[in-house]
Amino acid sequence: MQHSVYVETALPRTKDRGADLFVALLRAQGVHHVMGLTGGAIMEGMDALQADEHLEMYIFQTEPGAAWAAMGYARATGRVGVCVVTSGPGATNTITAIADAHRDNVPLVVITGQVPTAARNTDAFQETNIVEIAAPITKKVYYLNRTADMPAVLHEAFRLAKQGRPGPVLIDLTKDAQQAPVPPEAFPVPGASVSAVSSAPAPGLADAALEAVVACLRQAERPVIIAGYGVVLANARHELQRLLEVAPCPVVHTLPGKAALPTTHPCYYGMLGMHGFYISNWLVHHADLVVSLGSRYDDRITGDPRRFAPQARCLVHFDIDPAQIAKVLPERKLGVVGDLKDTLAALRRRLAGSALDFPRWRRAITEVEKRYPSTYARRPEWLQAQYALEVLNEVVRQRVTQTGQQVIYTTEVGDHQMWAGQHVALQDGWQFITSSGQGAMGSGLPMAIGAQIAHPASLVICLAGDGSLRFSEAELETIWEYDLPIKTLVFNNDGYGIVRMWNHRFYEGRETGVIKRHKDWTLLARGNGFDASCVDRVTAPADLAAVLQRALAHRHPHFIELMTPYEECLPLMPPGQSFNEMIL
Ligand SMILES: Cc1ncc(C[n+]2csc(CCOP(=O)(O)OP(=O)(O)O)c2C)c(N)n1
Ligand SMILES: [Mg+2]
Repeated sequence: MQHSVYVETALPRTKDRGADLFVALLRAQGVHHVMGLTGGAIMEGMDALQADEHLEMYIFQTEPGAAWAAMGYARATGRVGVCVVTSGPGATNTITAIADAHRDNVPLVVITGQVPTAARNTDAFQETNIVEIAAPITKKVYYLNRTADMPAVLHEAFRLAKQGRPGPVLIDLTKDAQQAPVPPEAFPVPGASVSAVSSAPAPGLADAALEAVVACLRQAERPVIIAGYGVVLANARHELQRLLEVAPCPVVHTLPGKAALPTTHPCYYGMLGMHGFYISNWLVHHADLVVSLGSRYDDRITGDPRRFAPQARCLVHFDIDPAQIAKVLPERKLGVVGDLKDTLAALRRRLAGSALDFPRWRRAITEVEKRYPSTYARRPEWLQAQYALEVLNEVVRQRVTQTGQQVIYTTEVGDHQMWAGQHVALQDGWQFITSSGQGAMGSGLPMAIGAQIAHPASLVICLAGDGSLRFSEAELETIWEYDLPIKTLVFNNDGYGIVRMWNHRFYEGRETGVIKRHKDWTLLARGNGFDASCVDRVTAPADLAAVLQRALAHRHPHFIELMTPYEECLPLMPPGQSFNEMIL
């Protein structure tokens, strides 16, 4: 393993250009890590980034890799992820990650190089109008071609990325602005940093709505809470647990909201929606009150919205953005606008005097759980993905008992992602990072890189599908070069498991567009530099635990190919259908 293999600066350089000012302003925003890939229109920027002794620059093999890593970094920390790329193809290669940040509300600043101002609109080499391309999927885009504008633009960009409902911002930085001379007095005072952003609403704003929620909860006999990604984004996991002390409602979660509550919590009832367990969807179907915390009632959880939660007269919706509340099922909505950290604490205070209890509801739930346990049909001769996750849960539990590590899971997209949503066990403070609103293949491996950069001491595990990993496999080289101790598990079911299931269920068995090639993933990992001792293939279920134990016990990257069978991912609530049509 080598370090700093990519860049060698031949000569020390003076810091007196626009690019240097830009980097100094990044640092003043509290940026410590930058993910990037170079090119003609960002060479000065790269030079300045590399020269800054306080910034760590990570160089990726692809721009999507860099952008997704910045996403993983942001998701794992709540801080703004920063990605720097060149103009034209470099810029357009970041678009999928930007769209993901927009949909999943992740604070991201993407800096794209741009051709000199004088070459604007001349079809210059690698000139692309990224400002217009990115506009609909960002909170704001800036065309930045004057050094004098840099302080204000950076200040606003970072504020916007974090404020309210977080999201992506793009800064298109021209080559001439990077090259322009800047006098020393234009630089920020070293050590100066910007004030923290507060996204709390004005006090009292949500009071009336909270009173109405209290009244609903006091009347309810069968309440259920849907924990969404907003709980994680607002860092309100502690507040949720405190609320459950006085209002012990069953909690189901969306895919990205999985880490909102430890899986061992007595109120935890698993993932709902299209691949949710029976009990989770049963709870919502029979509830007389649904309380969504930072989940937008997306179609993957509602199915047919007209038949969603038919017995609930009221759908409570906590969200930081009022626009979200009006989007889906507005007729039945009771909206509470504000930062979940504040609104959940305020709700708890209002309920503290007389805690709620739902004994009949709890008894009914226990009965249904007995009849429909949240499990799967075990086939002992196969290395099933669900079984592999169960073994992983146990090995991870044993490992962290010794090390005290926090654990961060990332996933790619497909059946393995849904099984992870169903079966991965999470303790307090652990994270589950996944592209949900976009469901973008190729995101999970580089997001693991960003998460590991942000939390070097954590155990980072990437759960990848063999189809998805084809999008991001180049970044295995990045993992090895930087010696990031990520454990990558690829669930090799010879292709697109989830698509094959749809082919069979909804397209009369015609397997269109699915790959059926087999790739030797262990060879691929070796080709990307991985030592033979850090690569394994597991075929027999009985071998798995020992391989995982060995992988987790050393502090280097490890790559494991799991030879899993093709199998339908169940339960399944078919698209546009409802609880009554669930396939178990
Ligand atoms: C970038 C992108 N392209 C296409 C899709 C559509 N899609 C969703 S899942 C999937 C197959 C995933 O295969 P794999 O990663 O092997 O997961 P599996 O279902 O086999 O576990 C495809 C093609 C997508 N989600 N993202
Ligand atoms: Mg697959």
